[in-house]
Amino acid sequence: MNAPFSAPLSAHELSLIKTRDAAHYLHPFTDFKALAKQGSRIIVRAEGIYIEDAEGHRIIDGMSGLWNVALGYGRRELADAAYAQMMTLPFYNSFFQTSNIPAAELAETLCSLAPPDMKRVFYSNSGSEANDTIVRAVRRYWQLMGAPERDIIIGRHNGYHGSTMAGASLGGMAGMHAQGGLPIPGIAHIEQPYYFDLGGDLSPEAFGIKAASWLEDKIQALGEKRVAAFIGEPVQGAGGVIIPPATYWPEIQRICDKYGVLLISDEVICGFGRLGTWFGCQHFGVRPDFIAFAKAVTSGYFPLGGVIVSDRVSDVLVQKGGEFNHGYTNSGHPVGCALALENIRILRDEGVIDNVRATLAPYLAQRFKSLGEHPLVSATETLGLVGGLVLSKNKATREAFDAGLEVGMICRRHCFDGGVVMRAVGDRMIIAPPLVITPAEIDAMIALIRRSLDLTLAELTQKGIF
Ligand code: PXG
Repeated sequence: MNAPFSAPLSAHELSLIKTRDAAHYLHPFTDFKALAKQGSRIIVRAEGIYIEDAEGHRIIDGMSGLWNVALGYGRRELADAAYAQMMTLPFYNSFFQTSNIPAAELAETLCSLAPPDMKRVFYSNSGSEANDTIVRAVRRYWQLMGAPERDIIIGRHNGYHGSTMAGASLGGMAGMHAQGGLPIPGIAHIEQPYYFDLGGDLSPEAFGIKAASWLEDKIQALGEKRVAAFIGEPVQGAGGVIIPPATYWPEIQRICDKYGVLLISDEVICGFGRLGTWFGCQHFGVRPDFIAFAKAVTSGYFPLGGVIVSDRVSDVLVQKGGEFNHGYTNSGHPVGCALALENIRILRDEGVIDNVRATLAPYLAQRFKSLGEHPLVSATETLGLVGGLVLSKNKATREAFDAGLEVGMICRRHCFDGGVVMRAVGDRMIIAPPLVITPAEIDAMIALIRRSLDLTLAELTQKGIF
């Protein structure tokens, strides 16, 4: 590791921080009471694919922060780009006919990476705001097209599109909808393309077509003149790394084209190389009308998000729209945009995404598959540098554990304590390591996961659960 930027804390200092944290900090997606009791794990520094906590434990970050730290930690060029921009122009807004150099350059660069016929960008600070922007833009588009009644956007159960009112509504997380009158009006959902759960006797290819047909059913049920757009993540991330069969997205595209429904690809996780292509839609061969991006656009070093818009939509907004009454103080923040340009330069110059596609993805696929031999694991799958495995009570029948046992959380605890971050989504254990991980580091990560599975098995056996 480089020279530490803070010394590991003394036991006294650590206890003070934990007390402050528990007393004053309301964490996202957290049971506040339970956290206050347990205390947080304080992360103090990081380098490459490793994070380090205040007690000096070095942990492989198998989740790239929250899916975003594509280039890993400690990249000086990214910090330098931010610093240089802060010293030149730390902020100016893009309202009222002003702009800044990095925002304009980045917009052009993003369009050059996106599928053809997408040549305009709107900036936000996060993925949630990107999706809020899309809801506004979709409805404005149909208004301008003389069809304001076309206002329903279809998402999917267990999809995740953020935590603002519109983002949480587009997503299909029942737990979020239950806390506060969501979804907002004009949002509908269909079932997710989850082969493991819903595939039955079908082949994956046949299931992909069937899962896409649920969109057509929904369009017909709602009335085709009411449906404005469909939104999906190329691979569902927060929902547990749900990788659709290859037939799914092209069929979704066909259905959207047939009914004139706008297609939204939420690339907040899949964008910037996660699947071995700049955007996930390129892997699946679809041409969306909107791409939502955030997270890895800056490798997580600065909050930045936005929307890349197809010419079909943006030409109408530009030619017919007048003023679009929407925007954020920090839209096109010069520091985030300068950092993103440097992040994209490194991804490109170092061939990071080509390396994911050609070398790392096949290697991870092979190594991750070997975890399927473990008695607790009933299925494994990867695509690019995302992977998911299922913990089951009975490997042969795939019988699930009782949800109340929180077996995924038990496994997650063993992972974290043993030196690797995995995320638990129910009993699906998922990974999304930095795109700069090496094959040797993949080996180290897999060995730690295997050991954590062993410890999970031992604990479940001891408790009489397995
Ligand atoms: N769309 C997708 C596909 C996402 O994954 C968002 C939108 C919202 O982005 P912001 O920047 O507003 O958070 C996300 C975010 C998890 C986890 O535990 C995933 C996300 C956020 C927090 C936790 O998997 N994804």
